[in-house]
Amino acid sequence: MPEVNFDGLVGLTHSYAGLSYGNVASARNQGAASSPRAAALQGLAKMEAVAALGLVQGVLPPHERPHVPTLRALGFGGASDADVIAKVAREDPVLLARVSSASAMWTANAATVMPGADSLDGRTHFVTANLREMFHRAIEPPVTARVLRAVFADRARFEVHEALPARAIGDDGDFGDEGAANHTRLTATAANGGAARGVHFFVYGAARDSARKPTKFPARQTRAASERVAEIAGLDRARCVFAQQNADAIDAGVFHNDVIAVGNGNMLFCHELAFEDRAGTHAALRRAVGESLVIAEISRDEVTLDEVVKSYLFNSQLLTLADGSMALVCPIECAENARVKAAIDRVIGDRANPLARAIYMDVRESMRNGGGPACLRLRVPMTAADLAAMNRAVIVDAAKLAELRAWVTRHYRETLRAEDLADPALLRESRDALDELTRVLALGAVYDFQR
Ligand code: SUG
Repeated sequence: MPEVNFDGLVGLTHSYAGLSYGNVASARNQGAASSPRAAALQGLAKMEAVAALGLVQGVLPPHERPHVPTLRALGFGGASDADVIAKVAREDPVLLARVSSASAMWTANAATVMPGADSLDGRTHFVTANLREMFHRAIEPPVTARVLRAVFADRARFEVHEALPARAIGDDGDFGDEGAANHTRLTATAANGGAARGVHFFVYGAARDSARKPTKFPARQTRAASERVAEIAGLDRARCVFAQQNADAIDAGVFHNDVIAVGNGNMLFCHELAFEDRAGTHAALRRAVGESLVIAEISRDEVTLDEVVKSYLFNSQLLTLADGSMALVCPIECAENARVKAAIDRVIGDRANPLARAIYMDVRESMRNGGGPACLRLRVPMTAADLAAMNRAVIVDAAKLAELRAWVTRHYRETLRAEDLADPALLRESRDALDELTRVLALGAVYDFQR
């Protein structure tokens, strides 16, 4: 069976706080009013569209936000959690925005997934990402690991690892790890499921000895982290390729590899400026995957780096369909730029690759924070036995989608502004909604407020 996509459900505090340095959309929309309800419904519509392609689609829950335990750990005291929120709102509104971010929606940054067909012990390994570069994301890993364990609980088949320990920010030897956004599993055919053996392509922003590094924006993923992740699963190093991301691309706003390249099965769809060593990376991939690998590349003349970042062309989901052809689930912004649309049409028209169609989705609320269709999902290559062993309550069908839509409509605010984060009612609304959601998804007590 093909891989399963697990989308992050957008949280109740989805907002535009400009928290991610180097993420151009996040900076551009800082301070804008958001619509948590529309954001969550857009995400559900995307899940529905992918499920309608005949694929198995899962959902992962939002995190508890604002995260009061982080504030208490920083010494913000108060008799009640509402007192703590009021104090932080007065003294440090940026911190309040950080502990309120709904960034866990971007599950491509939840973990790196390496299936049993490729791991040393035959089990699927999830290495939770430490996301140590950004404060608002660095508080995600403990709950991410709990959620993944609640979904993939069967230890005979799955192992969920805690995030890598990290050293101080700014140290190139550090183990900065942003998960699947910088990891691509390729196979010799279009079959991308858990049975086929895969090649693991790790793209890092910088290594300690990199000759060239980004000078403006941070390289969030380090080579040292990617190597430890591969080691944790016991991957065969002959079937791993490590490549440095193009430093200029990072400085142009490509903060993760999945903003400039997407791979699936035997196809890699990428921009000419994706990698620091373009020819060497392509050759290493061909050696590892074999001659069946198809690299569909877009030149800078066809689509500029600036257009890549604005349209999020490569933050699309490349999916294998039942007939062995592939579909690209793109942001609607790609259809609104004639040159980007023409590039997609050209690749679809080229018989040398398996891409047969594009589907354009409106996930604008997430896009304004720099998260396209691919950011919103964690891919898990699975076998039928894996699927049977996991928590099936997170797999969506028509009934589950209807239940989740009703839940969103009941609990989510239509608009949210920065000052609303200080509203103690928002904390209550969020906890009530999430408490209910853990029952809908049969997760047990994954949140701190439930423990
Ligand atoms: O980490 N944005 C996220 C977007 C993550 C996209 N994921 C992938 N490319 N896989 C980030 O930069 C913005 C939040 C704010 O500014 O309020 C944010 O965290």
